[in-house]
Amino acid sequence: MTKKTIIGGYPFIPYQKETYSEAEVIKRSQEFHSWLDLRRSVREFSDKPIPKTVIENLILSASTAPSGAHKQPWTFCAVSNKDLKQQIRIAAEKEEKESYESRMSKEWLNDLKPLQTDWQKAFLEIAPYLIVVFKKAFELQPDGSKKNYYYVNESVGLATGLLLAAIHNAGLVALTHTPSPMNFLTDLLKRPTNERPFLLIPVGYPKEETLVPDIKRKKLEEVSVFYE
Ligand code: IYR
Repeated sequence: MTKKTIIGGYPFIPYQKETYSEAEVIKRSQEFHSWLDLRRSVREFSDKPIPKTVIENLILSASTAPSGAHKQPWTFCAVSNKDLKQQIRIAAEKEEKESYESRMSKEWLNDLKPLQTDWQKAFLEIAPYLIVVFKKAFELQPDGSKKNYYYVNESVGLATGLLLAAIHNAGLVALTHTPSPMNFLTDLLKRPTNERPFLLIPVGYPKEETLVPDIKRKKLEEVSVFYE
């Protein structure tokens, strides 16, 4: 039985720490980076199905993220229904066509050239699952009243980052897709009024011989400053 200690009236339990030697800590940090560096956004999916239990585990991993006041202000909607995926594709492509043809600036379109994206989003129907991440702007009580959530964007961003790492760990691929605007997801998935769409993430196996853009990550010196 876990020993509970009461602090300020609330239960605390011992932190279950993992103990490694310094050499192991160095090795683990290097190996984790090498492995995570292999993760790529993929836009071409195989239609090979994924067992539901895998998606459940991915969502459980994402949901271990820290969140403001531990409110866990997220909902992960997992869509495998073919009709619904088709409706999502149609609605997303409608917005995306409009964006690419008139809403996005010249500079923006130019910045996207190395990725060779366009308004067509066939992957929304081909990928076996779409995970639609919703953020909860506030808590809806059963009586209809509202309660605050805190640092919602930070919390849901962290959970989504863990989701991407879990997907990579499982040997699957994903895309953080951002059709804009995304309100059609609220309607199609019949989400309650306190939820806002955050990201649309197709998940699956990559299509055979998929190509990804030959882009480089910034060097350590470009993304960090050490104060010693
Ligand atoms: N939402 C569009 C455009 C797009 C925007 C950015 I910033 C990207 O990094 C990639 C795409 C789309 O998904 O095609």
